[in-house]
Amino acid sequence: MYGNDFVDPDEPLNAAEGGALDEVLDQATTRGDGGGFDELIAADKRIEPRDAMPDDYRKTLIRQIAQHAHSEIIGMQPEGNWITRAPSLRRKAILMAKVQDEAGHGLYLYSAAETLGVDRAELLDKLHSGRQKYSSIFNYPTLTWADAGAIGWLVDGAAIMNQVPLCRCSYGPYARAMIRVCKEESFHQRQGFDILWTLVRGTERQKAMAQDAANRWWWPSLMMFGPPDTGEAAKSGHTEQSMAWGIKRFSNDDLRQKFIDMTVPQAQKLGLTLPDPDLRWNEERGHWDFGEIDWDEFWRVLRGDGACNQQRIEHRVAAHDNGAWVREAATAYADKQAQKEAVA
Ligand code: FAQ
Repeated sequence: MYGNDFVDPDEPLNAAEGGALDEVLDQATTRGDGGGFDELIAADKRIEPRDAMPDDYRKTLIRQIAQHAHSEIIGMQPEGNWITRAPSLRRKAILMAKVQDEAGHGLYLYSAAETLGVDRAELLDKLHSGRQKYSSIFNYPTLTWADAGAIGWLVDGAAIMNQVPLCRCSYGPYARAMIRVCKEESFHQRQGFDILWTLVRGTERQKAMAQDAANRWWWPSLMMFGPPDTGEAAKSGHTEQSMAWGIKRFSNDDLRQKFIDMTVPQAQKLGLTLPDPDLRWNEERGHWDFGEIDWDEFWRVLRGDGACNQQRIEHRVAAHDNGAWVREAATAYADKQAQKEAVA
């Protein structure tokens, strides 16, 4: 695979590599053999769209899948900002393909949400009017080319860590969408690492640019996993119920720790310093200890007060309005085809 010039090709760089996805393939595609919702969940079988399910389960899935889909399409903007300024034709082609992949992920996810009885137009309307969220991470600006590298390495890396367990989610259409998404995100992470690997071996200014990007993206990447949900925070938020339903398989805190444990050695390989003076290996825990996350910043960004919230939504709404004629033409064409088929 492209990018294997800097690491052993057999050495997994992220949670999607090393066979984890193949292990869940069977599980995600085999249907439960009858029983009601509770039996299927207890037996760790998949719930399919035709199955009866509690209203709150359906609502939780719609909330999470919609937020996830919105994140994918809003997430096209920070890197899209660098397509015209990518430093070579090769980098431009790769970045264009990556940004298009994110649109594809949005498509799979909106389709998965539609199997729960909601309409994509309704979900987009909720995004545009601020009634549904998207990931906090996409409200930060991409100031230099190194940010394209940091997004691939850290943001896609965090996304994969969160999404590989979702391949075992109890809702079949979401689980199956996640398998393909994770395979693609895995390539995205390698390309981000490769951008930074090139920069850190370049001039002093290029290395400084890579370090500055790591400084700015590290903490927001840790926030992507969501607020604390273990210890005293175990009863807050949605984690407890979502884990009981087999939607979430790990707590936000556990996934954050796994991500840190995976990423610190990669930063060392890159020769970059992560901006946390409290980061140190804890022999007893077998994990990296890390410093306090600024949760005030996280909630501020969620309330709409991040550097780019307004810009992201305005751009999204403008793109949606400008694309109205495409949707109308596609609908007219589909109607015509349906009429032809009805006559034949
Ligand atoms: N940003 O109780 P929890 C990507 C909200 S895709 C904004 O922990 P939950 C690909 C949460 O909604 C990145 N809001 O909630 C890519 C809830 O609010 P609500 C997106 C957040 O749902 C890469 C409240 O806080 N990935 O990056 C965030 O059980 C590069 C309490 O939180 C997914 O969406 C946040 N970071 O767990 C694209 C994965 N965290 O709804 C382009 C699927 C929490 O009550 C370029 N989603 N909140 O008003 C999930 O796994 C979960 O929904 C969590 C949150 C883990 C995000």
